[in-house]
Amino acid sequence: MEGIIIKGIAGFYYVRTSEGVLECKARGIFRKNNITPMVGDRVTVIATPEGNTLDKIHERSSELMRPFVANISQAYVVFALRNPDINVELLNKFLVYLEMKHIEPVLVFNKSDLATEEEMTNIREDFKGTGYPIYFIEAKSGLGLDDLYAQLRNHITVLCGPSGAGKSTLLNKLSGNETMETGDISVRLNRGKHTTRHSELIEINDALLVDTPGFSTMDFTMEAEELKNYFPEFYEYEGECRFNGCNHNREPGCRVKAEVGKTISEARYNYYVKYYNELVEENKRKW
Ligand SMILES: Nc1nc2c(ncn2[C@@H]2O[C@H](COP(=O)(O)OP(=O)(O)OP(=O)(O)O)[C@@H](O)[C@H]2O)c(=O)[nH]1
Ligand SMILES: [Mg+2]
Ligand SMILES: [Zn+2]
Repeated sequence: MEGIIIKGIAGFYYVRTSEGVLECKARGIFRKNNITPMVGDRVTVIATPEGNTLDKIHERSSELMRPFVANISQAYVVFALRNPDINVELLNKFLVYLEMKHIEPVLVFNKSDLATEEEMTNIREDFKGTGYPIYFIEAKSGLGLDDLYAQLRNHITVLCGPSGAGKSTLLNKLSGNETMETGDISVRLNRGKHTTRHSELIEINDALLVDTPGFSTMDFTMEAEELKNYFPEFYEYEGECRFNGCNHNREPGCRVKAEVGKTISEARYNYYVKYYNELVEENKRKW
């Protein structure tokens, strides 16, 4: 039988299948080959004399380490407009990370009750060129959640963002609607019981959602030349710079630079250059 691992605790895996959630053990061969089943894994379960057994793990489309979840296809990147204030650099760095992992970001700015129209307009401008969906919401009162709810469909979605942004509030609101419809999910929402170490997929309709603890730093690296691949607003101009392999920094005849202030926002471009230079320095030190 096929299913998705929604939770793993103490050597047991809980697999959502068409016949309900099955408690399974993994085959010994996985441990021998150093394969750890992940929440989010699509698996085949077989019945053995010892009980339900994970027999096969299907190929993963993505793997995240924090949270430790496979096959995430979309991330709701939740930042509060205020309290805490937006750390723009952290936000941009996280977007780069998601691009590296081939996970589609959705920008969710929460606590719209604490911000002005002008602030929201400016943020919209800053990220316009990325093509990422942008939502301004008020998770606490449930304002503006309809589109987010609809966009969960057919995805495994991760909620990520700094501590205090309102991720858990959002998750409760999104699943709360469903609780009223099916009366089934609230039982699994007692967060805090197994917080950071056991990621758990929450079912909302036919979609799956995973909450994460807030982060305040991101730790990953790459070659500086790689960075440009993770800025979707640059893609359109690929091959149009004077120099092959242009890094859109100090090179003359750079098509990307010519777009800054037009289709590419200054904020995003400045962040690109800053991060690019940091990576150059970082990689120099390595040698
Ligand atoms: N003003 C305002 N406050 C909100 C809103 N949504 C959530 N909050 C508050 O923000 C605080 C943090 O919310 P959480 O949902 O716990 O934040 P979190 O992102 O899950 O934080 P971590 O679990 O620490 O990563 C709580 O006090 C919420 O009541 C909102 O729309 N407006
Ligand atoms: Mg939380
Ligand atoms: Zn260029």
